[in-house]
Amino acid sequence: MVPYGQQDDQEVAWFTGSDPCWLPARRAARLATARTTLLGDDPVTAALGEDLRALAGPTGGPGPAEDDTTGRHLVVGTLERLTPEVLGTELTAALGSADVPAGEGFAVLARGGRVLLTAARPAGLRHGLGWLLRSQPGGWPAGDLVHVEEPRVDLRVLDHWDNMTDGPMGVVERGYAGDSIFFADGRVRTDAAALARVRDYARLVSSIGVNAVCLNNVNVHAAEAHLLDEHLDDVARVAAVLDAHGVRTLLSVDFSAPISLGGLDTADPLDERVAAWWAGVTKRVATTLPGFGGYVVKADSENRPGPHTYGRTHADGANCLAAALAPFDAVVFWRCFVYDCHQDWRDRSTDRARAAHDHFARLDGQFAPNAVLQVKNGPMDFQVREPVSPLLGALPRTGVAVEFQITQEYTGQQKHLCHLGQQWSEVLRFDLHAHGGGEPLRVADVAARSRRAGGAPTGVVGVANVGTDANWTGHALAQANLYAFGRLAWDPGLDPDLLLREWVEQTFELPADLAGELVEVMSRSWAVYESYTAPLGVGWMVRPGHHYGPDVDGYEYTPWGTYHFADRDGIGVDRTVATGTGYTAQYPAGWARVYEDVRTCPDELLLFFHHVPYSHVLAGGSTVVQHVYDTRFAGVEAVEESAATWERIAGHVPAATAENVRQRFAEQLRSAREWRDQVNTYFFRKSGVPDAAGRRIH
Ligand code: GCW
Repeated sequence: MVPYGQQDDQEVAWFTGSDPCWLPARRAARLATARTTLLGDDPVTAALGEDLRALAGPTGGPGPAEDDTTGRHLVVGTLERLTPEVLGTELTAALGSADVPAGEGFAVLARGGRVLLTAARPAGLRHGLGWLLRSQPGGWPAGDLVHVEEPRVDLRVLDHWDNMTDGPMGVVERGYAGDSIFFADGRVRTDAAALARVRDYARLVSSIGVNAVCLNNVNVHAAEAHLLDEHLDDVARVAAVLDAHGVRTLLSVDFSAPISLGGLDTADPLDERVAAWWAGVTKRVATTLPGFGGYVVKADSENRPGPHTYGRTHADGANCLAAALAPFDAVVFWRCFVYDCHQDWRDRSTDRARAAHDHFARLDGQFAPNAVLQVKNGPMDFQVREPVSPLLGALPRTGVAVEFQITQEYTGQQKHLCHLGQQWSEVLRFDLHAHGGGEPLRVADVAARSRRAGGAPTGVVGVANVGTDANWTGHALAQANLYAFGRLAWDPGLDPDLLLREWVEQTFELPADLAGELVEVMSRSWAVYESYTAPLGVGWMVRPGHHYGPDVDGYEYTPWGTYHFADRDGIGVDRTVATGTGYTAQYPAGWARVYEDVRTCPDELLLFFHHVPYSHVLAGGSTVVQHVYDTRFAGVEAVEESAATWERIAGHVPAATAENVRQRFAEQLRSAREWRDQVNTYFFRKSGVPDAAGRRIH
């Protein structure tokens, strides 16, 4: 037991040099002044104590010296550490009737000024602290309470696409918030400032329930391959910080590492020497990294090597790594983003959308129990609007994780406000069996199908949106995407508007009416972004390579399989069974019928599934081409309104945030006008149909 008040008064800063996002010290004003008893000397409890000390420090509040006057006493410890002597009679009695969850959940009990934060596992304490700060004024229960909570999803993961060196894709591939917080100049960053930053990050993400972080890009280059050997001790220093916050460390690995690192002449997953090499390396990694959680693999995808090179299946590949990881309670996340990126645009029969299901559905049941298939939320690639990937419903006997993109590659690159909680929630609530009879099977149910129910592990993964920018996310309001991701991964049923309210309230101190306006602006921002970019689910229309800004035909004659097929009469991709690529048949019967028929296909996905004339009348009443014009004009107006709302809010937030968001809105407005004009002009020139409202089209 470490009596809190007796610790050395060493100075620990609360968020040095970085924005505390939703964890400003003021949230803990009351918690920080309580007398605290920390039970246990595990790293998580110790780090938690450090946090409380930091909160009570120079800027956090009066500090522990005041404890006697507050009468508040906080007891923190895992279940096995609790004794009646420490708890006192009332808390002991309350604990007796509380059902503390076995896994990473937690319990908070308050009785007469004493609060107990407990959990079966240290990580639960971290999540419990997050709950206290989020839901209790000043971080302290106002009266007696018993609150018990546990995550609905086992694996709640942030994937960083961070590289060790700067390259054509930047230090962080698809990163819009500065450089990597983990790597610089070909090395793992282990200086004090960098590790403090990792600590701040770990606090942030564990407070919302994230329990694993993959440090490096799924595209593993020569430098990052050596994270497994020459940089391993440095990785261990980062992993220790994450581990102390209940966050496990994952590494992306290169499938051909047995050749490049191991000196073998093959990476064939069925070759014994390859299996032995992975087993040996993995043992070293797992015993060196505190809280090692496993590997992430992008194989046979976008020119990465994989099992197909050796005539083996993805199951063979994944199982080889899974076997090496199994002794360490670690998993392999095997990505299903596998498609032909050398397609001939003249070939109308190949459909990229089909690829993941075609490759993986037939392998269901062949994967090891600690292999998790990581499936992007849609069949293409994180577009502003896509249908839900049918593969998510086609793997009942395999571990599955749904992958979202928090970093805004196709959704405005953190220059545009595009809050994605609404999109992810829509995916998570999507019933894969809808209209087909039988029990509903929501994506959330797939992600929450738990190990405890005897199945393989399942999860929710997000491609991280943070970097070295002081505000973490480039656009200060994009912090809310990270927040929403973590909270939805913990409980996929949460209402995204409610999460926005939580985020706004925790992050800023706004008058109620302005807080409400900000929530509204953010809540509709995904729809607004959609309304001036690629219409009706057709996707893309972005500038090739960097993917920012409009270029309607930018991808039309490329090998990437991302076409809209506009001609003088119409636009869209025919993915029907009747006359198209047959993609609709990958859905269970209910959805297959809905999508197959142009009359029942939802408007927002019409051009994803059907090639229709510009004169086609939508369920919403207007023609396709008129809808394009109307929504592009409305989209720009909505951005103007959002920017104006921000001007009312700006005076109530820190000056740096006010200015950051102001500048981002200015760029968003410029870019949205460009989108509007290029898309409208394109449709007008192709179709020759004038705008019914006579607005200016160029
Ligand atoms: O969205 C695309 C990106 C690539 C990325 C790839 C993937 C990391 O444009 O930058 O590579 O997806 O998910 O593997």
